[in-house]
Amino acid sequence: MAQPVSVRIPALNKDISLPTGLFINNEFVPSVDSSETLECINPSNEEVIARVVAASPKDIDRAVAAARHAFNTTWGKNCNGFQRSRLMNKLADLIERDAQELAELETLNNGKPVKVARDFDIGDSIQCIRYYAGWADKITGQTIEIEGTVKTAFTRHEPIGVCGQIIPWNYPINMMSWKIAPALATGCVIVLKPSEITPLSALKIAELVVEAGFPPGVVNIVPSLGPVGGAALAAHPDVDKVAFTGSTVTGRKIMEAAAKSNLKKVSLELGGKSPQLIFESADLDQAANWAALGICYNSGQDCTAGSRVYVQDSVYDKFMEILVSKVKATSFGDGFDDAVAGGPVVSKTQYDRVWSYIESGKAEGAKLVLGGEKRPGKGFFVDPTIFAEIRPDMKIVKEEIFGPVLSVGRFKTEEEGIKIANETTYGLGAGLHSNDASQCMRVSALLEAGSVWVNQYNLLSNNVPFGGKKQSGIGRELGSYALEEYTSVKAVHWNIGEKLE
Ligand code: TXE
Repeated sequence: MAQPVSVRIPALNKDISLPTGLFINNEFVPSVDSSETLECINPSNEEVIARVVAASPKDIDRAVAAARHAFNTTWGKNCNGFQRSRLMNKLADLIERDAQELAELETLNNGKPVKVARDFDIGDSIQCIRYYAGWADKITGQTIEIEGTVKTAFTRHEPIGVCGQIIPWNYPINMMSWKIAPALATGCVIVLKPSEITPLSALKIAELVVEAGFPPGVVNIVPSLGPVGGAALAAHPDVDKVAFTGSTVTGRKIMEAAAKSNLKKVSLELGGKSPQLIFESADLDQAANWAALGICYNSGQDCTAGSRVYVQDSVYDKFMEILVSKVKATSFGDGFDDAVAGGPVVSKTQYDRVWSYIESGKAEGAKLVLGGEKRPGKGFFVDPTIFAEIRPDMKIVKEEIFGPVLSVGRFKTEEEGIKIANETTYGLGAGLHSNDASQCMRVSALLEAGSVWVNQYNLLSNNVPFGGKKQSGIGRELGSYALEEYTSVKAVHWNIGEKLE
């Protein structure tokens, strides 16, 4: 089975043809040895949208071989940065042309509102690809003086080769762009495994890869179950690098597979339990806006979700009143309804997982301030939920929930605030709200996180690096830093005038 299927795109009111095969060598193909398919569900109504081919380990071999061939022939050192840049810009233009259609497909498969998918996820993805297209002809090394006119050395920043990229379901198009753009810019080739839950938009973008004119094998897309295709990619002896975004548990497995196979380079963007500190000098109304956004954006399915908020004692009551009213006003519903700010969580598994955390919060004695009630009817909806009077040993305080569930605590002094903010095994994001500039500088230096937001939260920019400390990951995405993840530095030592006697 690899025939396209017809999918109804509701707002545009048309049917589109959706490829269902594995995208290898610029073609949609069936599996070589398996009849497994992945069922893609609309989380707003629990209906099946489409079934797509699931790659087996043998299919992963085939995709890796296609990528290697492209690396050695049409891409890698055989395609200059100007050519790569032109193709990448073309791809960005095509995604922009089809933004509405892609956004609706993303909404069908992921649940997020169409306007969010179009204006944020896809808008940002287009900019990301263009940003890295700008880098493609600017990859340079250094010339290093050694001994005057006798010897010199220089470095080449060479593409690392075949990259396995494993992405999650919370930002399917966005995560794809973050992964493929720096890889393409540096001359790498790609075997990308989308999440088994949300593979549809990646397959649709594969059609645009062909239309843009990329040579066969440069980008390959292989939907598969994680422990099947993902594990095969991480352990593959001919994959030079694996880039992963997902849970810390799976990140460990990927690192282990890389170590046990060919010691491929690894970059990991993992979970978080990100804190926000609200100091007494903060503009409380603004701080509450950012705190609400921090937990409600993408229905809490965000690796930097601000899931722990700590408020200075003197302003606690006032802040809570504002925060609860703002979170209460955030409505989640069908992503095709323009009035909603968020959609359902992505799957039944996530729904059950988030509810088990809400139940544990209640059982462990946290005070339920908002939400915590199931909705009747279809769809994996979880309304925003706030717990107060928390303790550091509670599951809801320690573990990533990945849903719209906020824990709020309090602190007395700046020192205590920093201490509880850092009391976590994660280190992805952190926020602080204060009108005291010295305090902002001090606290941002002491928060243990890869990104710290001051008087705002969760905003990213394609030219600023992103990644985690502690168990939130290894390596950086975005900005010029991501280029290092996809290049290998070669030192060339050149003897100009020394003679060996
Ligand atoms: O994640 P997984 P799941 C967190 C979040 C969520 C939890 C579970 O807390 O509740 O993880 O979600 C692939 N070898 N995040 O189970 O398993 C899988 O197919 C190789 C945070 O969906 O990490 C998918 O493509 N790959 C996060 C990807 O890994 C494997 C985003 C992510 O799935 C694999 C998502 C294996 N053995 C979840 N097993 C973030 N940081 O943004 C699975 N995969």
